[in-house]
Amino acid sequence: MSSKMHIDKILNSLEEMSPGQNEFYQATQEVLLSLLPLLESDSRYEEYNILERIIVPERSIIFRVTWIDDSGKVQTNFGYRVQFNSAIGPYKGGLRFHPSVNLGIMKFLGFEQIFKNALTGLQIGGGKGGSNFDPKGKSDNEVMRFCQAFMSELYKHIGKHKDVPAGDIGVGAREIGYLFGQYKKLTGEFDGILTGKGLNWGGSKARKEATGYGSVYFAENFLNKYDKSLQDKKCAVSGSGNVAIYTIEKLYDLGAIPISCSDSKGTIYHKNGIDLSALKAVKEIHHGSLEEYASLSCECEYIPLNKYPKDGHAVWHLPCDIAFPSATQNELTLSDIKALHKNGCILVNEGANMPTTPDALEYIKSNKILFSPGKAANAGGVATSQLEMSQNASMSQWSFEEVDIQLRGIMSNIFKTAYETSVEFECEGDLVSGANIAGFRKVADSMIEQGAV
Ligand code: NDP
Ligand code: 2IT
Repeated sequence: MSSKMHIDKILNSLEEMSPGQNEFYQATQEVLLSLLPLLESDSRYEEYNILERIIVPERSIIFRVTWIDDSGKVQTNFGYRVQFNSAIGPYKGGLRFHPSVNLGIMKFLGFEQIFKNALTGLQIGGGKGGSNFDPKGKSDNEVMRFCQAFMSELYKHIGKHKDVPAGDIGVGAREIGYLFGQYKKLTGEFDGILTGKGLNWGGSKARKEATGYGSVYFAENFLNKYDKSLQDKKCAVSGSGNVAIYTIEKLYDLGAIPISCSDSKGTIYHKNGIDLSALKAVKEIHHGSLEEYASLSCECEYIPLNKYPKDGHAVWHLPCDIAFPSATQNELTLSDIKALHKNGCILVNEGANMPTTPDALEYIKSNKILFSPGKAANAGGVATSQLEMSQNASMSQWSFEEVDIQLRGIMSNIFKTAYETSVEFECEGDLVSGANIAGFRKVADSMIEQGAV
């Protein structure tokens, strides 16, 4: 059987084995198809059935989370932790609290995390977790009781050398604090079992900034390769959470102009540049919406969802040089990329996980638009989480500058690895193939060396 037929067979069987997991099929399809040149050049991966093994999580834990809301009623949510692959290190990956969370979303994120973590060059395996709990509109006490209930089950499955969760959508400093407090109460151990911790109790400086900063460092490396820079570039950023805020901050540092941000309800267009302190005040302090930002900042335009275009976000329909999708999966569609292309966009740099739809990605390839895949461009967050684990192991805390220098070096190495692998496989500049092949090769070789486990 040819390698292509082998891949197709695996992808078909996946849909039969795990029905209704569209995001997971999308992620596996993209990775497996891009491995074709590697599989054709080295028969070991098929000989050892690596593809069949790597698409199945080592363990998926699903649990009930019951907690008491402010009116005294018992509420029930699903909790998940997918421990996908530990070939190169303990499971590592974030926790997402969002009503859309289900097993398919957890598996897509966990699967992507395997290759992302391998690309960092650090010893971390892939995992992901979360809940369909929606922190929006909940009081602090409700969020605390939910986090305590969630950790009351999760603590049995994690450990500093076993599985180390962190934040993702809906899980920031507040949630990590409540989760850590409950772990400590249940086990009596002050252990580095989570990253993204508070700076007074084991957190790493620059972890909060790391995903956004890393995404911009990655874009800088890519542009420099083609004798371009970020200086004076108009950048459309989506999202207004952790990744978007620190993308905007670093874009200003490097001389670019971030002209937008968005949330699930609308887009802010600020031609002369987003007001970063207003954005931080609205999002990090009040946990408010962008309508509130618009009321503080008179020079900007607020465009509600579905006003323009009729069925989506205005953020990709603004004139810009570079797009930084930093909100969520499948947020940048075929009609969005056509609008970006028409408006002169030269690079799409993924800060979020899998924000570009497959047809938009096809368009990007055929029109030779530069493209940084999320598993490479947003790896700065998890890489800095590993730096936090190192600091915890030696009970030390490095300076902000020290962590930032390491982050910059890691992002530049990830770019180099993905780019050089694309050259090795005769698709120069195709970083989707470069990143997937480089990440896969490291994990797959380790699986072969460790035998059939
Ligand atoms: P946050 O929860 O801090 O922010 C998420 C942002 O995305 C919010 O502005 C939210 O708006 C917006 N958003 C969510 N869903 C939608 C939607 N359907 N349409 C439009 N906007 C939406 O999360 P993060 O910033 O941490 O994560 C953003 C992305 O980056 C995710 O894909 C995550 O997996 C990825 N990522 C995060 C890392 C990290 O370290 N935090 C590391 C690597 C990747 P609203 O508030 O209205 O819901
Ligand atoms: O998607 C991701 O890489 C994250 N949410 C960060 C994971 C981590 O362990 O820091």
